[in-house]
Amino acid sequence: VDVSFIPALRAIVGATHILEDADLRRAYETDWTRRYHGSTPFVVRPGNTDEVAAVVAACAGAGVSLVPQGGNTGLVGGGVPRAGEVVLSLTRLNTLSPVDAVGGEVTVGAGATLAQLQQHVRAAGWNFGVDLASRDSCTIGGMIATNAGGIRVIRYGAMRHQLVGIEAVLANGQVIRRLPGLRKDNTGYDLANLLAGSEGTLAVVTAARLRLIPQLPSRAVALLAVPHTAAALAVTASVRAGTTGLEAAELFFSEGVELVRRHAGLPAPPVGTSPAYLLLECAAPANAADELSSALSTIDLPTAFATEARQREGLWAYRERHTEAISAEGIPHKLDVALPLDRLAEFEGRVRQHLREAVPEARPILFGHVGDGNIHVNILGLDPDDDRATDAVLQLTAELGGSISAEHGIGVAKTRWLHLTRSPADIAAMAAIKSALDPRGILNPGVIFGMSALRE
Ligand code: 2HG
Ligand code: ZN
Repeated sequence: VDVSFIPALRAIVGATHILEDADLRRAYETDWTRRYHGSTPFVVRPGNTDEVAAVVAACAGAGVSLVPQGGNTGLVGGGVPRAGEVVLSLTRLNTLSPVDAVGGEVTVGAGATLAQLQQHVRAAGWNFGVDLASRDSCTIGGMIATNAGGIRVIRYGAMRHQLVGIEAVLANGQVIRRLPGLRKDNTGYDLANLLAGSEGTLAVVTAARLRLIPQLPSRAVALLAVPHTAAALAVTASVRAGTTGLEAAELFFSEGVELVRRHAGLPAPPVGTSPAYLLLECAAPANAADELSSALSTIDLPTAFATEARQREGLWAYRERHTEAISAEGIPHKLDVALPLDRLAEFEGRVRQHLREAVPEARPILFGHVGDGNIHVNILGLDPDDDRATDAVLQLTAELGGSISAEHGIGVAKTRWLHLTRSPADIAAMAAIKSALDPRGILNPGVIFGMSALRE
C-alpha cells in the first residue's frame, strides 16, 4: 500500500484515530475465532459519516482497499484484512437518537453495540427484535452487513426485517441517506435491503433507522430433554401452532452441554443428561408461563420451567455459552447451515455418520435455531486449512436443499462453495451489482466472491 496519503487521512480523522503501531493494530487484524488474520498498514477510525465519506473517497483516489469492521465478532473472516487492506473501524459512530415513541423507531449509528441499543430502547419502554449472544460487542452496522439472525428470528425475523432506513457511504465517497422513518416508501430500489447481508462489499453502513417492538414483560422458558432431533422438531411444531408468543426454539446436544459445563463450571441441566435438548421461550404482555405450559401439557418429556430472569438465564446458559466453550477448547471450523425443516433430522444423522467414517479426527458440536432450520456445525480437531469436513458438510447441505450460509455470511470462509447453492445466473447478477457499485473493487475485496472472481 502506498501510504503517502496518510497525511490526508490524518487531516480528516485526527492523528489519534489512525493506528499504525503494531500493538494497536493487533486486535483489528485477527477475527474472533482466531482462524482468520492478516495485516493492515493502519486502522482508521472516523468519528462521523462525513469523515467516513472523506476517508473512503481518499482511499478510492489512492486505489487503496478497505475492510469495514464493527465489533469484530464475525465468524467467517469477512471483517479482518487479508491482503494488506486498510481497516475502517466504525466503532466511534455510536450515537443513538431519542426513541420515536409514536412510530416505535430509533436511529442508530453503525458503531453502537447491540447491548447499547437494547439498553437505550428498553429505558424508553420498547425492545429490539434481534438478540444474540455477542450482544455486548457486536455492532449494528456489522449486524446489518451480515443480516444477523440470532435467537428471535422465529418471531421477528432477521436484521433486514428491522430496517426502516439506512445511511451508507458508497465506494466513491458519496453518501446515501434514507433515514426519515417512512414505513411506506416504494421509491425505486430498496437499497437498505440490498445492503443487508452485503458483507461490506457494496457500501459502508454508517447508520440505520430501526423498527422497535413492544416490551413484553411476561416471559417463560422451558428446557426439555428430547431423545433426538425429530422429537425436538415435533415439539416445536406443536408449540408453534399452540402459542402466539413463541420467541425462541433452540436445539443442542449432549456433546455441547458437556463442553459448556466443563468450561463454564455449570451443574448438570435440571432435566438430567439427555442426547438432545430443546429450549423454548414465550413472551407476552401477561401469562406467558400459562401459554407455554399449556402448549406443552400433552408432551411427556422431562421439562424444566423458568419465569424469573435469573432462572431463565440459568437455562439459557447451556445454549448461549456454546460458542465460547468451543473456542476455549480449540479453533473450530464453523459451518452455519440452514435446512428445510423436514430434512433437518436426516441432515443431523448423516453429517455425524459421514464425519465418523470419512474424517474420524473431526469432533462435531452441533447446535442452533431449530425453529429456523438453522444448525451451527462446529468442528474441532482439524487443522485450520483442512477443508475435508467443510466440503462434506456443505455438499450434504446443498444435496438436501439447504443454504450454506444461514446467518453468518459467506465471508472468506465459504467463497469456494458459493456455487453449491447459487446458480451461475445468480452469481452473475450479484457480481453485476458489485461491479456497478464498486467498480474498482476496493470494498472488502475477496469477500463473498473470492479473490479472483471479479477480476476475470
Ligand atoms: C449462535 O447461534 C451464533 O450462538 C454463533 O450464531 C454460532 O458459534 C457458532 O457457530
Ligand atoms: Zn446462531
